[in-house]
Amino acid sequence: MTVYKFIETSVDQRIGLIELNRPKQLNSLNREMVREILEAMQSFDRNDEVRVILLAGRGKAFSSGADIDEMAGADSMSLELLNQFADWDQIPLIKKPVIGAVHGFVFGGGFELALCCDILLAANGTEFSFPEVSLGVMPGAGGTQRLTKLVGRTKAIEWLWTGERIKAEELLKHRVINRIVSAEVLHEEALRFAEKLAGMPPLALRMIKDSVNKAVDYSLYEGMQYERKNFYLLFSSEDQKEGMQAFVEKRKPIYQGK
Ligand code: CO8
Repeated sequence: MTVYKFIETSVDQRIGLIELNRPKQLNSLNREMVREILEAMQSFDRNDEVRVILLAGRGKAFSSGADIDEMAGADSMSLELLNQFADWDQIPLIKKPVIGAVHGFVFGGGFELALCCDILLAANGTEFSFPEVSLGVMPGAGGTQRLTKLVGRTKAIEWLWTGERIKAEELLKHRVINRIVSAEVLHEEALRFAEKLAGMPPLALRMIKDSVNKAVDYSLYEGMQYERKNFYLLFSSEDQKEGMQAFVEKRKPIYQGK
């Protein structure tokens, strides 16, 4: 297992766990840390022993956003040359299910990272915010786009302009998060969800994720054509044979992800 500086990773029961581990700075994201998160995700995506990726934060917050100390002295051209968003762009390309278990503060880049997850569980009392405006800037890793697509323009522009703290209940209402659980059981509930997905046919999950993601950009017609191809594709998998055979034989299927 690779040793990282700002995150901890482990694999257990086919679940690849990534924990942000810079708790003194509330897991604020410096460039190296984002690179590590991406590398860990990509390595789990390639690892046959991992079926689901679980992303969480150690300490009192999931993440308070980008590391302001690191960003403060930047200028436009240094940002252009660093091209740090190339790493961010690859996070949503992970093929396996990514579950986010968030708590405390989910701010700025931390919120953007959470929005890259497929399923989001939040601990009771979690506060979300895009506070970039109060620093004289704006989100840069998808915040204005992903939030707007999820909640619509009306609430997105209000939250992005004011930088106000949004309670988990409000985001549940706006379908940004999947569920709220008490802080004591957040990890357990996230693991339970991950275990459930880990027992399901990996290729079907993969094709569903791929098709659902296309729904954001494609017209209904294009999306339907895309969905159909993925549907046909699954009929060349062993898992399809196993799933249907098990139904006929009235037994539990065992999926190999082949
Ligand atoms: N960057 C750097 N240091 C931070 C950050 C941060 N984002 N957040 C917290 N810290 C540090 C604090 O400076 C403090 O350090 P020290 O102990 O040395 O003084 C330590 O973490 C603990 O923080 P606080 O004492 O402030 O803890 P509180 O519980 O009092 O407050 C808050 C928690 C409300 C979350 C507060 O820390 C805060 O407002 N933080 C800044 C939040 C913010 O503005 N985030 C947005 C950053 S901009 C951004 O995310 C742009 C994304 C662009 C793309 C992503 C590129 C990576």
